[in-house]
This record gives sequence, structure tokens and C-alpha cells, in this order.
Amino acid sequence: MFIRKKNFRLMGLAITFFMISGIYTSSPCIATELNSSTSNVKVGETQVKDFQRDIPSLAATYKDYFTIGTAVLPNQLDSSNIQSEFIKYQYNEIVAGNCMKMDATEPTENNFKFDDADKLLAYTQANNMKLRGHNLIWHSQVPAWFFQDKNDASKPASRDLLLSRMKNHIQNVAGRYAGKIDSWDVVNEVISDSNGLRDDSGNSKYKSIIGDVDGDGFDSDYIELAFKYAREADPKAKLIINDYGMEGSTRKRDDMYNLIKRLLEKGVPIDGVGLQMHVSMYSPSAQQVKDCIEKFATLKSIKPNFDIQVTEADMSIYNGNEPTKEVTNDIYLQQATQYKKLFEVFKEEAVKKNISTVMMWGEADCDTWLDDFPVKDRKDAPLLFDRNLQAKPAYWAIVDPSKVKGVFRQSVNTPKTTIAIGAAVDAKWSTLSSFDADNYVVGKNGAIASIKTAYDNDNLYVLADVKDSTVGDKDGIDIFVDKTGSKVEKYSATRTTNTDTIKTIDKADGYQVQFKIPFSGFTPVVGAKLAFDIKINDSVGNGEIASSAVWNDFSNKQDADSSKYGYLVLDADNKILETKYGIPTIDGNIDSVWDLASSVETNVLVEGKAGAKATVKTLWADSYLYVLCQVKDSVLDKTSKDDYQQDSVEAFLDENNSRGETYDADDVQYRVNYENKQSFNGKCDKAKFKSATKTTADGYVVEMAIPLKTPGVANKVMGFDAQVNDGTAGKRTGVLSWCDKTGKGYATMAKIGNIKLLALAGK
Ligand code: 9MR
Repeated sequence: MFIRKKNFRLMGLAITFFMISGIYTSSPCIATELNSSTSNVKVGETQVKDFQRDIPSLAATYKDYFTIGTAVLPNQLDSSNIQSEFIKYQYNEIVAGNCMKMDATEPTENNFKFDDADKLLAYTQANNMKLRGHNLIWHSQVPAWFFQDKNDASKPASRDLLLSRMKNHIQNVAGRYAGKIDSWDVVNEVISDSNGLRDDSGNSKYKSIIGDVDGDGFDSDYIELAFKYAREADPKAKLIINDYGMEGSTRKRDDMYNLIKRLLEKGVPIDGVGLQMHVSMYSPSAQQVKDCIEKFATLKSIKPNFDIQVTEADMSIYNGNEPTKEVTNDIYLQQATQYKKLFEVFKEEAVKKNISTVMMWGEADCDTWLDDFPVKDRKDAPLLFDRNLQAKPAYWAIVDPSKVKGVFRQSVNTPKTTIAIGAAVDAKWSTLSSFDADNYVVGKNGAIASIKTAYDNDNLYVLADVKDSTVGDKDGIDIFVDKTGSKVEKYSATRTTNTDTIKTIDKADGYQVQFKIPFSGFTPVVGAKLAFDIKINDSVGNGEIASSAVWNDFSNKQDADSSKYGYLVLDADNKILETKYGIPTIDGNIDSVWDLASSVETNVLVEGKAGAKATVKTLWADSYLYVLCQVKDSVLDKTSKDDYQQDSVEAFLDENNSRGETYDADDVQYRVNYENKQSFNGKCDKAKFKSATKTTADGYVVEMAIPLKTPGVANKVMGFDAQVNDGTAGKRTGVLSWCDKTGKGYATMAKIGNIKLLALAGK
């Protein structure tokens, strides 16, 4: 949404547009297009006089699953504005992008302004749509007076004053629309980005001013009371606790889950959680989103109708802070693929009655807050329609994938290592990352698989771990490979195939197939890209194929040609750091025992410029993994308040090497800055963890003793990675790791490396 200031700035341009097109007046979208062309208005940007009225609406497409809506600005609903028709054509719910927030509804104490909000309500009533309320209590877009003493603005409001203001605000706003709002975001963004409830360091004053009113030992009372006031003001609306970042971060998800669980058990009237879903096309993965929804769905055991809502969905085309890029068709296709995966999860979860609504944060790309966030003036394209209100590939991918022109070709790394094919699955597979064949091209649910690949000079190895609970004659897998771009090869197996090159093993929830595909004549080199796809077929009863799920070509034309396959990118040897037995003293001095240890370098650039870099060594003994990082970093900086933006090293450990998309109970991340400040993520054993640091002539040294949850044994292989953060003047300017190039180790161990514990003679 554009902030109101921006709309004023654009008014002149909007009038210009009216004169040119002669059809529609002010629209933030089209005005923005004009703004981007200078004095010479380009024809292509101004010829759009209409949206597509002959394509399916999102609302109709998803009517059996969830309502689908968008955030709006009041002027978009003016009948003179094309958006007013477009929005009601495509969507069946709206939410105020800004005009129902506190700075809009109560700019000065007890002076309420409802014109804009009333306009939204009238629009929904006239068009048979739902209205979401966003939001009642938030630390942002709240006027300063709210937290100030009545007589002296330099003093904070007292607890009682702040509570009475909250109550008054909620009574007036939620009370005015009682019975007319489907769901209210009662509190917004109350979980901190680092730990627990947001407080003053996260710019929220509610917790410190109100604190623990009922003396139960928790200072979440402002949240509890906000819900109580909201229920009194509007007994019918679903009362939602809304936040961002829980889709990928299990830390934030767990904090929210624990808060809601405790409050539900206490009888606080929370009806659901809002997942904002401000995501990027790079992450989180569909599996992480699904895990997140299913975690919150377990709260139904306390409150059977507990609802999960997707409240502010958009999908940036950028990975973090990367600079402006041209929006190519390939980017559109990559985004479409990810949108398709997410909406498949949403549908699946709607069938389980876990989610009830999906709200987009903007009706089209011309109307997105991401044009200015997190990088000012970096134009983004995160929504389903383009800047001229035309359907993007992302729209078609979630409405009718057969109409997407082209398919994004995903790439996965395939490490070099020889694998044995046999009656049991080779243990080496556990050291490799997986990807999913879970795009249904036939049917809606049935069998999907997690895939791993490896190669050596002679063969390509594929392991498919298939989840399929219905046994049928035609259950099986097709693999498609085009090594040179000129010939499609197809390899098929059923769930009972057993040959020298294909072995199948039955499992309780499906089956596993190991393939050894000879290169015959093809010489693999590091960096080569093999076109590859895989299809998982499920048959039930009569032997017909009831569902097929693929990895890449969702147009399902694998047999015809390889132009829509993904790529296996042949990589260097699989990374496994051999770790000897030895016990160093953790004091920042490099004992001679470290001379025994093998070392690796953090050479993989994750983010920014290659700055600080480390040589990493590991040792183990019984219940500890020891890590030594010798960091080269010429200027040491810890000025940022965020631990991860300070000069620091991180160690990631996945003890059972399950490489899950979401942190499991054994996954830990330990971070230590150059002055030995520790920070944690995952189920870390803070009491047993030890670390020490020392600065050196050209950087610093970090020693860590990471407690193992299961004592180590010789030959055990665990997931492990090390990362160095380079802070410069308060910002993280470079990140290097040993293995994982995604920078997402804080959320998933899927792409980290490995360590193998070696036995010392006699041990
Ligand atoms: O879209 C809103 C934008 O116009 C405002 O400038 C911004 C100010 O904080 O708020 C935007 O909406 C936010 C929403 O209310 C809560 N979740 C994050 C959204 C994007 O910032």
C-alpha cells in the first residue's frame, strides 16, 4: 500500500492520466506508471484501459477452499476508479491497507475518524464481500499521544491511562463495526524478532508500561486485555493475533505458539492466528509454510475452531537486500512456481479446515509497500497481477497452470560421491540434501517424493523416498534425463522393480527407489547441467493413475521434450569434514591438540562482499563437539544491536542429520561475536555451551564447546556448517560459510555440510 502522503503527491499525475485516457480517474496504480515515465508518456504504459474481464476470478477459483482478498486504499473504491471494479471482480474480501489503523481512526485522543473505514464497509456491503479489520493494537502507525502523559508529553502514560486508552479505542472502533467485520487483527506483531514478546528494543511500549497486571508472572497482559475488550466490543468477529516471519523462523513460530497456547488455556478469547506471509520467491519453502500452519493447527486440541488466516500475502522477487533487477519472464516464472506450491499448501490446509482465508497485500504490482522496502525505490513485483492489472504467470499458476507460458527451470546441486545400490539404502544418502517432487500434474493428492541425487564418473544416482499410502498396480516413478540437450531418456520403476540398477524397498508409509543411471558415453564435469525431471505416479483400485506429482515440468510434457525440465548441476565432492577425537581447553588459546584436526575454509559467499573469513577446525569427545574458528577480519565491529550483524561466527549442528526443512529438536545454531557474546537459536543447551574468544593481529579466534544431545560415537555423521558474519559500521556487509549458500541456516539445516566423527586408536 502506498502511504497517504504518496497519494497526495500523485494527485496531479492522476489528473494528467484522466486527460490522456479519458476513461478512469485517479488510481494509485496507473498514476504510478505515469510517474515512472517522464515528460514523454510511453504508449505502452498508458494504453491499459481495462483489466481482463474474461479470465476466471480468484474468488470463484477458490470458493470451495477459502475466501481470497486484498488490502485496499479508500480511493481505489471510488466508482470512477478502475480498481473498484477490478477488486470486486477478482476478490471476495478486503482489508484496509492503512485506514483502519490507529493513526487513521484516532489521530488525536477521542476524536475518531471513520470516513475511510465506512467507505470500505459500504463497498463490501454493496458487493457482497467480507471485510477484515486491521488492526486495533500495534506499536507502529500509532500516534505519539497514545503513550504520553496527559499533562506532560515528555512523560510516559501510566499503566492505567494506557489501558483506558486501549479500551476506549477498541470499544469505539470495534464497537462501531460490531457484527460487520469478519475478523479483527486485535494485536499486530507482538512477537519480537530476537526473543519472546516485543518490547522497547523493538519499539513497542505496551509491555513495559502495562506489564503483569494480574500478577500471574507473565507480562502479556496488554494482549490479554486487548482481546477481552475486543470480545466485549464485537462478540461476533473472529479475534486474531497477527504477525510476520513465523512461516520460516521456527523461533518466532514457537514463541507465538507458546504465547497463544498459554493464553487459550487461561481463557483469553483468541480465535485464530494471522500469518502475514510476506515471503520471497526464494524462501520460505512450501514445506516450511505447511509445517507452520500444521503447528498452529494443533491448537485445535484446546479450541476446536481455532483458525489460521493468511493475512498479508506477497512474494518479493528479491533475495534480501540485493539491488534492483530487471523483471524478466524467467523471474515471473520462478515466482509462479513458488506461488503454485504455496497455494497447493493453502488448498490442502483448507481441506483440513485449517485455514479460512488468504489475503493478498495489494491487488496488483502497482500497489505494493515492497517498492520501498527493505530498499527504498527498489521496484518489486510481488503480487498476482502486473502494474497494468494484467494477470501474471503467478496468477495462471494458481488458477490454471496449463495456461502458464513456459516453466521455470529449477536447479539443484548434485554432489560427487559413489553410492551403493542394494537391499538397504546406502548410509551416504543421509549426508545429502533433498528436493521435492510434489507438484501435482494429475489429481490433487496421492503420492509425492523427496529426491536426492549424486554422481561419479560413471553413473548418476537417484534416491526417491515416496510417500504413498495406497498400494496400486501402477504405482511407480518415471525419471527423465537429457544429458546433452538432444535426447530424452526415460527410466521407469514400479514399487516392486528389482534389477541391478534399480532397487525398491517397501516402507510403512510408501516405498523407496534407488536408481543407478549409467552415463554411457557422457563425461561428467563439475558445473555441467543435466536436464532432469521425475514423476511419481499413484494408482488406486482399478489400476488407473489417480495422481502424478512432478519436480519441475508442471505442464506435464516430459515425454515430448526436455525444455521444461529442471537442472541437476554437477558439483564438487560432497563436503564431509573428518573430525578427530581430542579435548581442547576452551580459553581462546589454540592448544596443540588442535594440530591434529583437519581444517576447512569458509569460501562460500552467502551475502554481500567477501570480507571476514575463517579457517574452521573441529574435534569431538563424548558429549561435546569442539569448534575452532580463526577469523581474518581487519576491522572489528559490534555496533549493531542485532547479534547477527556484528562480527561473529556461527556453528550449525544437525545431530541426526535429518536435514529437515524446519528445525527439529536436535537442530541448534550457536553464534559468538569476537568479544564472546553468545546468542542462540533452536533447542540449545545454553548452560553446557562454552565459548572463549581472543582478538589477534589480523582478526579474532573463537573456540566453542557444543554439547551433544546424544553422546558421539566413532563413524557417526552429523550435519554441520560454519558461517562468518562481517559487520561494518553497524550493518552486516558480508557473510561467508563453509557449505550452505542460502543463508537460511537459521531456519533450515537442509543445505548444510557434514562432519564425520573418527575414532582415536583405542577409543
Ligand atoms: O502497507 C502498509 C504501508 O502502506 C505502511 O506504510 C506500512 C507502515 O508500517 O504498513 C504497511 O502494512 C503493514 C501491515 O499493516 C502490517 N504488516 C506489515 C505491513 C507491511 O509493512
